[in-house]
Amino acid sequence: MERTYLMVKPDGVQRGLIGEIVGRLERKGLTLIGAKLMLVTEEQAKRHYAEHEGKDFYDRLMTFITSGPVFAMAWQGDQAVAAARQIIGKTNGLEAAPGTIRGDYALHTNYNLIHGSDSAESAERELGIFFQESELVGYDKTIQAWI
Ligand code: RTP
Ligand code: MG
Repeated sequence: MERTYLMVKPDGVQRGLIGEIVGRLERKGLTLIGAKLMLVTEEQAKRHYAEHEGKDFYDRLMTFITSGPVFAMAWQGDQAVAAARQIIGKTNGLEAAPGTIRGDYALHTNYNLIHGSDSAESAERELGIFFQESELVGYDKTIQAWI
């Protein structure tokens, strides 16, 4: 069982897409084990996007991610990282396939609605930035046997 950190970005919250996004992930068979609406602090943003420091889009990204509430989520499931990335789609909304979240709802790379961890290691690091372990609720779904 793998965990991943997903976050509806400020554009997704403002556009009223939290429910749509959560529904897609639930229907895929992933299990929500933690969630909260929150403001990302500058310190959290810096830690979360450390790999992008120095890139030309870094300042814009930092301003955007701290500009309004995000919906932070922890999800669990078999190969949860890859499964979520597939549902999310490519970074650029124009290149993301229809049927993916970004392919269906995002036009731009800058405003692409949702973040998804890119590896199991990143996921654990990112979950640690946004959640206390006590906020996560691991459980088995009886329906899991059919997924
Ligand atoms: P994310 O981390 O948000 O799930 O997105 P990702 O893995 O698909 O893309 P990544 O390369 O990690 O980039 C993180 C976020 O930075 C913004 N970005 N802008 N060339 C650009 O202007 C550019 N490249 C990346 C996007 O918001 C991207 O999601
Ligand atoms: Mg990334």
